[in-house]
Amino acid sequence: MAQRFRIDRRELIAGATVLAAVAAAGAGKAQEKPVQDKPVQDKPVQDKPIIDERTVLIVVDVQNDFCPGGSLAVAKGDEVVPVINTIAKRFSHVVLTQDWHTPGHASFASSHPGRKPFETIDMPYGPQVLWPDHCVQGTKGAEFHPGLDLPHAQTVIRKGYRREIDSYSGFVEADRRTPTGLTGYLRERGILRAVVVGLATDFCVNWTAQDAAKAGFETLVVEDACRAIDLDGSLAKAWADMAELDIQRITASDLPS
Ligand code: VGL
Ligand code: ZN
Repeated sequence: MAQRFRIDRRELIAGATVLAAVAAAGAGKAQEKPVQDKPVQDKPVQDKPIIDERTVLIVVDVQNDFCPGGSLAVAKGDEVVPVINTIAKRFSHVVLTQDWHTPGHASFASSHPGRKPFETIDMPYGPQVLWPDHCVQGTKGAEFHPGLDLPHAQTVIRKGYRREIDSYSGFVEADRRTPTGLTGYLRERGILRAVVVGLATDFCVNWTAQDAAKAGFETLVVEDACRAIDLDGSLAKAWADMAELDIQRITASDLPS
């Protein structure tokens, strides 16, 4: 269920109107209009989500290899950069994730003779999409996009650095049991709410947002601050799975200015 952020003031006014009418009727006065039992307007006001001292912005994998010219380029991936720079100014807590693979990583098609990028294979921990080599530790492709302007970011969670295990999520690796430490870091800092942005909507943003929600954080994804890979319907499935977990899908304009 989508969450309402604050009680609609017009509902309170409508409630007060009912009380006034009941009081008038009790005093024996003629009632000219029927008692109003509905809000004045049908459409409720959607107030802005809260960004406060207990809210973190998680910027997922805005790295050169996921942007145009990179080895696993997400279409228009670089377009998230100015959007993220703008909204990040409103957050006092910002963390980044960084895909950080070993050379010869098990998620690379090149590590599996006869396999091609974007095929799926079975790994000991479940199905794994095979990718072009990307975000290899210490390479240009693994660096953050140079336009990212987040001087107040407080930590970088690197992930996918074990050769045999991938990690789309910033919280838990693909074996679904190895934690990255991000849950403990955020809990210890008193964070209750996570706003997730970055690349790619249907993989690392999706898994990070789902794990944030499962860890008990109120979770929002800013759609226009993300871009997707969209492999065989993965984007539609990602939004459906996120909705199941009550993850709120918002746009940058929904955030307070
Ligand atoms: C990602 C595929 C492989 C992502 C990372 O950041 O969405 N996708 N590694
Ligand atoms: Zn990766």
